[in-house]
Amino acid sequence: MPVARPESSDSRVIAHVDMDCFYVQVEQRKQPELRGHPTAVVQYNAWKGGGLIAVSYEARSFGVKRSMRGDEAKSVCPEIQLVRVPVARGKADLSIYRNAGSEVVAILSRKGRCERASIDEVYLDLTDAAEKMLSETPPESLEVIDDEVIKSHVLGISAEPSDVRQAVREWICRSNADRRDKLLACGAFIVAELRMQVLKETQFSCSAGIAHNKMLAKLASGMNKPAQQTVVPFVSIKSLLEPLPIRKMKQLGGKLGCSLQDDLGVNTVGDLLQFSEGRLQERYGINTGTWLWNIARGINGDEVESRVLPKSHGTGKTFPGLNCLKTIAAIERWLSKFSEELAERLEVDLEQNKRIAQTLTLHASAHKATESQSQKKFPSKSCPLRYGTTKILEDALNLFQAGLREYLSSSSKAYGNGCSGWGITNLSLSASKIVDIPSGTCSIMKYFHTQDQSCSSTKEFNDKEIFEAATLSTSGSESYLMKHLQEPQTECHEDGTKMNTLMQTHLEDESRMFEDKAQTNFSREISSLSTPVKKNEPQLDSVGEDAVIKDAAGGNRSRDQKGKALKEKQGTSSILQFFQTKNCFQEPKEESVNDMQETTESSCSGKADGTVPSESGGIRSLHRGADQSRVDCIYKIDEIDPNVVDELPREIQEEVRAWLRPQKRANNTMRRGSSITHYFSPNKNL
Ligand code: DCP
Repeated sequence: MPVARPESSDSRVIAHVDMDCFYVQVEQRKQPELRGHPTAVVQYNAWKGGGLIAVSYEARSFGVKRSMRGDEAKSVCPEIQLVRVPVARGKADLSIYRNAGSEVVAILSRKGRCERASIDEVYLDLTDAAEKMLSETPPESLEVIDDEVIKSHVLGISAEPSDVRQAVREWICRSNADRRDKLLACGAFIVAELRMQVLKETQFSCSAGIAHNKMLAKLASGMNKPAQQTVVPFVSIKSLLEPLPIRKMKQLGGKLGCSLQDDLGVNTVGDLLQFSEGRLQERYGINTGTWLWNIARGINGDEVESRVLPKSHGTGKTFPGLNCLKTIAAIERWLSKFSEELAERLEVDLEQNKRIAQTLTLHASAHKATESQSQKKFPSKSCPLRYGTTKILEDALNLFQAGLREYLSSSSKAYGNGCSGWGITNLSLSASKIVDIPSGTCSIMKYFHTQDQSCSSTKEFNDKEIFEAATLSTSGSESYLMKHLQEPQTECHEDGTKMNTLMQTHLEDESRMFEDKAQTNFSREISSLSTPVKKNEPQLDSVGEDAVIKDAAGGNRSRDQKGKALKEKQGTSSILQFFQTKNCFQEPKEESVNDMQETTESSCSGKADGTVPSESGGIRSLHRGADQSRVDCIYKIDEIDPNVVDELPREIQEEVRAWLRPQKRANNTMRRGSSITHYFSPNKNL
């Protein structure tokens, strides 16, 4: 629901900068011979020439639209050049566009607070820069004004086309203007300069809106494209907003906009003006009511957040029509690719920006097989994010399975008989809640990460294993799939996070190539999916973030209480506390194979592992795998670079050094499942 934030000041200078036909420009920079020609970027799919996702303005003048496919675009504009999105891991690779967006952000952030809103959009708070200009070099004092400033569109200025430039010049240089207008005029200078800078340094053109708040700036930036800027003076707000269709306003494209139309007969923003704040609050609640009342009047107090890096990382793909994914094996194959990409991007973010992501979310759309399911959305699921391809994959599978159970639960027929179909038409993974890591912890984190990768790589999930995992029966020894299906998810909740538009709208391809082998095992997968959760296992009610763990006796305990009990039981070490406090890692878990109640609550993955000192001075891990057999692994303590310890807070350095001196340690001093060994444990990744 939208949140009403009163305008902090109506003299703010906010700009919204939007790149013009962005992917096309990126491709044209790569292939300069395409410049000036009708060009479009098409998604990775050969069907009917692929769907267009970006169209150059030259092509638009021929009537080419983003909704068209390549073949249709060719028929409308035979000379159009179609460029395919780069491909990696069997899906679109957007890194060149992301990197190009970062180049632009680096330039735009030079003049004020900068918020990267999407791959090609940025908000800027230029209030300070505008005030500085107004006090030092006000527009009326300037003898020469750059043409780019004079070319600005100023809403409300009415003049004959031949006189518009002169009218804009006069508006900009009025010495008797309202202070708010003067500040906006300064904003027009600053934005024009930034846009020229972007063009010079990156060869990309962009358009911008300059106004007193984010909402108005965003509305204005799209009004005059490409390569132009639009200013919204205070007095023009009413005439800008009044005729706008209500559904075009941000956050009003969905249910709320529908309700305004259907229940109150509001079709334009102007129609909203007739309702008092009280009436809107009565209908939609205090906050939303006030928010609606405000936006009808152009009031919007949202701050420009200081964020030049992306808020989240996402990867996904659509599988339309016959390409939909129908087996766990196919899901696993794609999740494996997504996990690999996500892990790589997270690693780069960690390396370059010293940031870690805390939440992993799986989104999916399902193709419906029965009437009852067709009403149901596949629920998005989240859990704490663990670094490394293998762990991401493992958690992603758990999230998928939790979502699928919930999705199918509405139809016992589909869930139980193993022959009703489900098909996934859209699958994606995202990493969010990204935070800066505390300074001084980088190298130890890198170290843990390297250990993790060397212990287990994605390659371990070879085709055979994936295939087998997906086809295990419901009886006999505990299987990979069964184990995961039976594990309640930690922190699984509906997540409102929106998927990248691109993921939702394109990236189709020949997903069938993976599915042939798995197809025949579909019924057995479904039948294993239908296995009920064990009676004595704690279960997690999916009630938003406040998940409650139900114990065997049916009582509820909060996660906190339960976590506390577990900590007390295992005696949490200080290094563990450190990483928990700093939000760097998930809590390592100690699990007993006989005590599912403990294992199921601590993580999305339930592994049974423990450690004891080895005779050779390393740390020996005792792991009970899915087949209950015992697996021993030796960690090479000697290979740990003692320098990484220096980067830890002083209060825990001693403890870690003690771990690195195995010969001085009595065998019985090492606790099973203690935190540091957990992070070096290869079994974590199995
Ligand atoms: N994009 C996409 N799928 C969509 C919409 C957009 O992959 N359904 C990608 C391609 C676009 C980029 O995102 O180039 C930015 O999208 P915009 O909506 O800003 O559109 P453009 O920048 O292409 O054009 P415009 O000049 O109209 O902003």
